[in-house]
Amino acid sequence: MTYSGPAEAGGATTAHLPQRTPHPPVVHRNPTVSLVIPTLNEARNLPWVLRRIPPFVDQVVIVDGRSVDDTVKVAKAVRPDVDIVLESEKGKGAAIRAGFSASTGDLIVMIDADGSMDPAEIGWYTELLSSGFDFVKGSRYLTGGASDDLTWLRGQGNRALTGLANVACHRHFSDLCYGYVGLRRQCLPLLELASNGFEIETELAIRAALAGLRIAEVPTHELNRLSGTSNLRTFKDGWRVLHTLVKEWSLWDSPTAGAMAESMQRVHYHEPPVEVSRAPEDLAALLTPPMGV
Ligand SMILES: Nc1nc2c(ncn2[C@@H]2O[C@H](COP(=O)(O)OP(=O)(O)O)[C@@H](O)[C@H]2O)c(=O)[nH]1
Ligand SMILES: [Mg+2]
Repeated sequence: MTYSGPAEAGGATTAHLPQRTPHPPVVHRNPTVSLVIPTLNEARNLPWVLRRIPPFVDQVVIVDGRSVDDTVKVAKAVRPDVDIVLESEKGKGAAIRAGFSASTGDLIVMIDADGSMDPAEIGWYTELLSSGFDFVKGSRYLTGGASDDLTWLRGQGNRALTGLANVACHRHFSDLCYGYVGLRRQCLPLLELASNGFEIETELAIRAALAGLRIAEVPTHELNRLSGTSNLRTFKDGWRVLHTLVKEWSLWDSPTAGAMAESMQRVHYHEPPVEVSRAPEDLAALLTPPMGV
């Protein structure tokens, strides 16, 4: 298992990265890792997500969007050490920003709570962050990546928006609208995030590029949402992403514009897919305290 580089950017340098092991590497307690998970009515999906978090994650921050199901109770039952932040502004972006503020780890990774992002992949992100990258983005389009969840329409929209973003910021992102992302906490002030909705993923990627961060993409396999339906509205949220792109583009006066393409690396790996039980848990049993407690 090897890294292959360089990025498609002309003249890009090859990353001198270590050999990969067959499984996501274990990251020891230095640096510390925070995991941010926005939730909106994800009680049925959270147990699977929380139980798949690797032990090297030091802090789990759930930012709940005032769920009307038992999301918060389930989170505390499965993972008593979870930090719960109650959303004060509506939207995934606002939740992510609140989660970042509550994070204490040196490295931050964000994932969804619906079971579409496997927490067992976190090691790919933290490994690259530990080896010098500032911002690591999951991609469903790299070799080894896939999506079971993306509809044709959303896929086409994402490809078009990704192409626009690459023109706008002279990068080679392969999957703009995807929110499995890791970053160093010390880079957060550079990003000045302000988005409230699903466009947060675009804002993160574009600002990371404009700030000249060292960016890597890693393949990721997007699974189906375990239960429930997506909160994303394809046209309304697609429009918000486009608006964010245009705004960022017009604001760009970076003296390094177009000069940082070599800072982005794509990391490919080839692995057989891991079969994981996705059977739903009995929430009533989970939330019932054992006899005598
Ligand atoms: N706190 C919070 N989380 C949200 C909100 N909207 C969506 N989410 C969460 O963001 C993640 C992605 O949302 P999802 O509906 O799966 O969108 P999709 O993956 O783009 O189809 C899930 O974990 C949702 O529970 C919101 O308004 N507030
Ligand atoms: Mg989802």
